[in-house]
Amino acid sequence: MSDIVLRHPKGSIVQILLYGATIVSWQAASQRDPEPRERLFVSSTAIRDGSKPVRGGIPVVFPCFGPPAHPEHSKLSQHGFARSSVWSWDNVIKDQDGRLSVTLTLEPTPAITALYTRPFHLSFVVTLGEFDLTTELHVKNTSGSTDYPPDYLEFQALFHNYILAPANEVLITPLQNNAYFDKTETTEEGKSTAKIETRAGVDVRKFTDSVYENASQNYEVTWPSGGIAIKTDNMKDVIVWNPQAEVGSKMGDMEKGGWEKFVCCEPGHVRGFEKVAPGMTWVGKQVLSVIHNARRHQN
Ligand code: TA6
Repeated sequence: MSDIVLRHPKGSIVQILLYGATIVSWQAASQRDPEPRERLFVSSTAIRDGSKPVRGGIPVVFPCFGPPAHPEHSKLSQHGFARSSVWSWDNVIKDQDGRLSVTLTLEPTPAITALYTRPFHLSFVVTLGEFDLTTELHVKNTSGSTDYPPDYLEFQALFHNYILAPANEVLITPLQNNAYFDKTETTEEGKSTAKIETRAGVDVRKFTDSVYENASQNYEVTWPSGGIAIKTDNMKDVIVWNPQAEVGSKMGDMEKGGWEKFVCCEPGHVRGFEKVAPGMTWVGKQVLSVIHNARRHQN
């Protein structure tokens, strides 16, 4: 599959597929171990022929998270079309301290328009630093309508990060006292159970699929030998997911035992819909950075 590889002068590397604009590798050193190493999980049995989204890395979720719930999204598959469309790209920009940036773009194709008729323009900007990786999703409503009320573009968006980590030793902070919806427990009406997080550090030792609403937007995913910090902007919600063997063993593109090697910590706007007026642009951003020292606390 066509890809873009950015190589930072200090050794970090990011690989982005044009298919889905999916980041499938981010290698970075830390101040403790100077050798760049892989920071993302991609299943060794991921489908790489463009027939389905890649299982791992950082899939881009747009215009819907999960099964579609908006009338305009009714023909779309789970998590929308962005992660299974072929994006374009124009050039790579290198700034004065060696940071490298590339912009990928997606506009309505006949395949998309057959399922989704709203006008839009997406830009996905990836920036590679020595110890950090930034992704930004720019969503522009390209409608020329001057109607009132405005012809809003309504969508959800998320970065579906598969962080490479020993899943059964990971803690995610700070989520304590945050409201969340537990998708592993449903009510009689089939809705996720509403809860309040009581744990100082959230673990994924059991099958976990939790949607935290209006969270801190700054997270630490840590384990005894390291961690990744995630700072976000305009991404009010965050999902914590690990299928464990209970669900992972039934996923055709999840390698055996793969669920022990990652935690998904996914910032996004997934509860309710963002609304962008004609001609306006919404930007959601995350900065992933290597945590240089081991965990400061145990659960
Ligand atoms: O982000 C968590 C989640 O919504 C889970 O419910 C699970 O479905 C996961 O995404 C993977 O979804 P996918 O469509 O990639 O198999």
